[in-house]
Amino acid sequence: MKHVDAVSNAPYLHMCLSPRSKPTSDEAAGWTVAQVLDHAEGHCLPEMVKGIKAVKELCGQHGLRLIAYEGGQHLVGVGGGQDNDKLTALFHAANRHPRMGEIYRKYHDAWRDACGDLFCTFSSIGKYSKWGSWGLAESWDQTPDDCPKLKATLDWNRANPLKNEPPRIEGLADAKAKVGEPFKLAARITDDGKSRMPVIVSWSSSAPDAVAFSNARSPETELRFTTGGTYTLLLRASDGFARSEKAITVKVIHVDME
Ligand SMILES: [Ca+2]
Repeated sequence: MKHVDAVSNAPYLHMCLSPRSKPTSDEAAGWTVAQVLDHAEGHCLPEMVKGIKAVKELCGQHGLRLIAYEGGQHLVGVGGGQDNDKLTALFHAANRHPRMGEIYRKYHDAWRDACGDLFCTFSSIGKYSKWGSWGLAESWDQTPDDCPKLKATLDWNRANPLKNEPPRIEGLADAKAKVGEPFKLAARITDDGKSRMPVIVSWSSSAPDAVAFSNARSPETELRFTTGGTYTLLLRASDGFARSEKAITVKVIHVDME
């Protein structure tokens, strides 16, 4: 029995500074924005890559996926460091600096190259405080041009599409059925697996009261029609990101009308 499908980590660009860290929060409070960004790019980024590679290797040994449940920059005072107002202002300025966008591009590239699986950015929109500068944007009325981190992330996504195709539905055609008699439908569904999600299917009918499905969540189902008529049956298939659908017409007649 398989108990684990994936390992999830939080590969942040860690810069948690306290009065006891190296450098200390007081030392770093005297830095320029450029020095903070140099440290993020020159020290935190390679450290993050080292960490991902180690976990990825371990996951590979056990046939497990590695996914990031959250990540992003992590410039924040901790253990008392959050009360150094100069440090907080410096971290906020670094987060708003155009170079932070460049670091985000390199950061997303690094995750792609070292792992390449799902990565959840924390967070979309959030106000900066002494507890961190988490939002890609700081408020809802900002545009990507106002926010280097947001612009870099959106641009990166566009430049690195998932290339996921929706599931393919085959083997279905218009048909005839008889009232009260079981009628089988069996679709063939294939998917490229790029979304890494199981394909979910569902049947629906233009006249829900006139038809009963033995399993409306399976590509193969038995149906029973209670009244005659012409009905549209729809099969939907979703891989979690992309969806496809196929409609067929079923003409249902009473047995004594043959
Ligand atoms: Ca797919």
